[in-house]
Amino acid sequence: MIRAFRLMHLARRLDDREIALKRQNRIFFQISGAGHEAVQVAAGMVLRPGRDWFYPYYRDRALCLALGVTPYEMLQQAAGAAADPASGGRQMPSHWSDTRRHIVSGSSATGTQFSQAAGCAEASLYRDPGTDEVTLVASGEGATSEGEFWETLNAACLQRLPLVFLVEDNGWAISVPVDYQTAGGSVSQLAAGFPGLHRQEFDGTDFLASYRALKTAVEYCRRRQGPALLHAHVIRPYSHSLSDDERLYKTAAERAAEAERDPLATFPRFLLDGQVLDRETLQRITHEIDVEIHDAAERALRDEPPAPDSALRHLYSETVDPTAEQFASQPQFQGEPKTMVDLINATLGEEMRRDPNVLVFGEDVADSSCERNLSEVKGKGGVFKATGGLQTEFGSRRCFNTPIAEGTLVGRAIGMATRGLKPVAEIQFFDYIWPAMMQIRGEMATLRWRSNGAYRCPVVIRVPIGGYLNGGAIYHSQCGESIFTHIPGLRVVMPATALDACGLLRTALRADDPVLFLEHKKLYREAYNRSPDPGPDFTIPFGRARVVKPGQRLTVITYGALVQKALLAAAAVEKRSPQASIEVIDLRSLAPYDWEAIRASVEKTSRALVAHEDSLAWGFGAEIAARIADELFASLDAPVRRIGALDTWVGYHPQLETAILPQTETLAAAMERLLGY
Ligand SMILES: Cc1ncc(C[n+]2csc(CCOP(=O)(O)OP(=O)(O)O)c2C)c(N)n1
Ligand SMILES: [Mg+2]
Repeated sequence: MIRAFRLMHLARRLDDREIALKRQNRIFFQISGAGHEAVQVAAGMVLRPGRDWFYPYYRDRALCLALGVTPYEMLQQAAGAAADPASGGRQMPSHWSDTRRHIVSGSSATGTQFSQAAGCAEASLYRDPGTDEVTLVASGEGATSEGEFWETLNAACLQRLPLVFLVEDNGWAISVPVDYQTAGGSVSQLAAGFPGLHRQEFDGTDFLASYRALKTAVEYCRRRQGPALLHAHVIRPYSHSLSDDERLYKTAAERAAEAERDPLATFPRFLLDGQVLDRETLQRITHEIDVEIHDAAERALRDEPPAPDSALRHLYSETVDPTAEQFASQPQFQGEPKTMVDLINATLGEEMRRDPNVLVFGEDVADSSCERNLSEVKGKGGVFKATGGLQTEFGSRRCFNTPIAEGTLVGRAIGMATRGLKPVAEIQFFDYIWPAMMQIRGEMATLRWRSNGAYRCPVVIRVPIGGYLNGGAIYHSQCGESIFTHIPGLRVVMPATALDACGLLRTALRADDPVLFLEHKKLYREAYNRSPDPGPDFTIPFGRARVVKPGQRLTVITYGALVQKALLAAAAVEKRSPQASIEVIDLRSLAPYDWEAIRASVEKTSRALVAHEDSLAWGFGAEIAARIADELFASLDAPVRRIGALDTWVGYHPQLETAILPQTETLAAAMERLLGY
């Protein structure tokens, strides 16, 4: 109990110290954990750092202190020091991260942590089905309004995950009181229907009550009875952050009522009254803490700031370079030509055979959710059959269906990847990737960078994309790759042939970066892009274009479904005027893309046409065209032209679809115009 008091007091005094430093402009941001200390210290004392796993919230200073993070390390965060172990001066303070103690780096987004923690708990179970590891995910009551909270509760109950949700309910989400945030005002009441979920509501300012609640919940999880939801009522006496003044929306009476319950007042009083502690010892402890914090702050403020030239470090893996020559290999062809979707399926199977850490999951990807039915039925194996047979061969632990919840699907994959697994998540259609956007952009692509290289996130997301389906309409035809190539830290690949799909997918699986793997639906079963299996070790480096057709007078830079259309258009143009000589380049990788191939070709031909299926404005072609104009201006004999879909949605009726998406004739006309300069 004295240790608990020490930790609680240390946390509060650290907040006080940071607030003073912020007021002196010696640090740049402050958010406190004041009022939340008791339940956090209880959690830190019940769980095991370095053994259990932690997804803390920004208020969890006392939890992290209890897990062993030092005041000096916390003040390094506040100072933004290069040596700050949480992020090297990249994230705001109170964004905890510590690999040794299994504290996983968190972003600033409220609610993304839940599904990642579920993925982490799944990884514990995958590694050792008899594990006693527990994952703790913390949040405020406000963050439980996010959809992913409920999605994750569902997923956790479906799988009986050893996952403790700790909701630190201080009654406010910035200025919004809980009664206006949560229907009925109690998240634990709302969660009453979840089967197998242990629930407890208690006073989180009461250390003993908190300790008991934590102990019961953690034991419930360790015994594998299911997940637990702990609803701790706490207070928030210091406003939301130093950028907020709660007097603007909390009455004096409300603030006084909170102060009554302050654990930093009630707990020492309890210890003194119960003679666990005498006044002299208490004073000695608080004095020691003041000295420790003073010294730690002085040291942290003297630390070096991050070097300006370090800004690009840790965006991508520094150990595995998927663009490297080592990924260039010769195919060892065997068997009959296969379609793109069949080779994708074969590659997934081969990699699952090779690496037990590869897991495949998504909506409808399994052969049958109900394993015993497989003696009677053939199974689904994906709406495009890309994952057919994988569950049958590798079992439901390695290939399984997930609920329809794309954000949580990707969040779970992130949690698994953090633990060293190689998750391959399928988004059923590109058109439905958007619920996962926060996880992809804000989490998956940032984890390595924001943790200064401490954590990595090698998730592969496979996504069927694109139109030309006749009947796909607005919600089964979308492209939108440039939205993702705009994300630093993410690799984006879009093959046009079966062979490229196989080689690039294997590279994605063996790389160490997050990869968005875009599979064009129209190209899945074409006859012209088939290939025999190139063998189980065939890889293609990212960032290498393929010259599909050499030429001398015009370069067409394209990818995906337009590769074939560009070839047909070039053939038609060259038939009409044999001196046309058009070079067609298939980029294959969009991030990174092969600038050297573009440069070499445009310097030779002096004319460039960038063509893609996605709508024109702000599309991928805009970046390429701008760069050509910028860096190759002196080589150009004609303006750089772009072809893309109309800036609208794809219509259902084929006549409408044809008018909207780029066609061979549109490409041919653009080629002829450029050749006319
Ligand atoms: C997705 C997202 N939306 C909005 C915000 C801005 N924001 C930061 S904290 C916060 C309130 C969170 O309240 P609660 O979960 O109760 O935590 P508390 O701060 O009260 O501990 C909001 C709206 C954010 N960081 N992330
Ligand atoms: Mg709150």
